[in-house]
Amino acid sequence: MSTAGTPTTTRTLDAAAPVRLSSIEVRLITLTLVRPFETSFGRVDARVVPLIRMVADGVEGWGEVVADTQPLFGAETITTARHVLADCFIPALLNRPLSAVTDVAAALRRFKGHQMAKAGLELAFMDLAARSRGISIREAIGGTRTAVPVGVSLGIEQTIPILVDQVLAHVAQGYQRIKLKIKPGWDLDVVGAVRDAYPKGWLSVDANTAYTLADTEHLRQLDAFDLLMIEQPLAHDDMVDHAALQRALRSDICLDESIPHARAAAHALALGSCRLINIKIGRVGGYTEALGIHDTCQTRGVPVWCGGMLECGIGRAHNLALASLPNFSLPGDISASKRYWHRDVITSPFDVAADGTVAVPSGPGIGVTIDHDFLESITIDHQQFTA
Ligand code: OSB
Ligand code: MG
Repeated sequence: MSTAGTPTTTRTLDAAAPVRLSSIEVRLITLTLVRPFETSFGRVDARVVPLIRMVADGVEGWGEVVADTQPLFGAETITTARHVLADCFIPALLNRPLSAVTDVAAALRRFKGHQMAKAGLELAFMDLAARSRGISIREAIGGTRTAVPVGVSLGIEQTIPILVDQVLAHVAQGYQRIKLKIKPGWDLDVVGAVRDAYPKGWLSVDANTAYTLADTEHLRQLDAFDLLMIEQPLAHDDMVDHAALQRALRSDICLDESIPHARAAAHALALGSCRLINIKIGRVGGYTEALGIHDTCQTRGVPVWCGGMLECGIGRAHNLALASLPNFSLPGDISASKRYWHRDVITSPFDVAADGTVAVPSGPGIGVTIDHDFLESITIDHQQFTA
């Protein structure tokens, strides 16, 4: 018999029949952000996005790799991803039958690290597998929500009044939670000013590793603002100092960079390094680990939410499918396409409803239609690997 908090959903992670991939493509596209996005680790104006397309028996599947050009969020880059995809991972997937997305994970398990590159392949396979059955990924993974609550992540701005305007504009669009990027020198005054303008709503901050344990007394002052969470204050590879900081804070710590897979999530919860976890399917190697983190947290009564990496419509569609799972009970960083791009790569861009939710696509696979002409026009490189 199941107990409260124990995952009970049934999942269909396999394709209709064992898959033999005939080709895997790696395509690089470029997209310019509507507004530059600045975090504690740097400022981004435009993105290069590696996309993965798999084909088997006339069915295709699409995935996205969330690596950036520089190793600032994590150690991977677009160049390292292209290398391990071409030289290690894709050869390990071609010319062998793959029944389920877990077989993709198993085939890549002996290769250490490179979760972002692995995720691109798992995402494409999951799309293909669900399409082969004519079901959505939401149905395949046992997602229960048809629309998911969303928030917006707002970058560091030139001045506090500019940021406050951004906050109020996004609250007016329905976003259920505002997340502010912070760093030393852009924290207490900024959060205080936003709290004054937005006194009641869900507010969180994300430091992207910008502090150390020596900043404990400084960070304790954030407790005054009744924050929903403080995301990744300390180093990306730290669990022990985060546990010490969490003991010193009233606010909940949420880990992002520090959770590359399900085992790390279990360790963080066992150590008390955080009270919340943000799952980014692209950071953790894809569906296999993302589902594992979801279930690990659900079993322990720990809520999760879906993070973002400024994805285009393909990665965003995967994020929405994932966020349909029952334990995604806090708003995700899954904002409208127009918050990022003048034109998205899908024919029906994502939008936020007045109630602060985004609908989960119901069509087969990721449930979106690629705008092929636009995709072709922004493609800067294309590699194809065949069986
Ligand atoms: O730390 O959550 C983060 C964007 C790029 C890299 C890291 C992060 C972010 C965001 C934006 O916060 C999330 C999004 O809207 O996609
Ligand atoms: Mg983060």
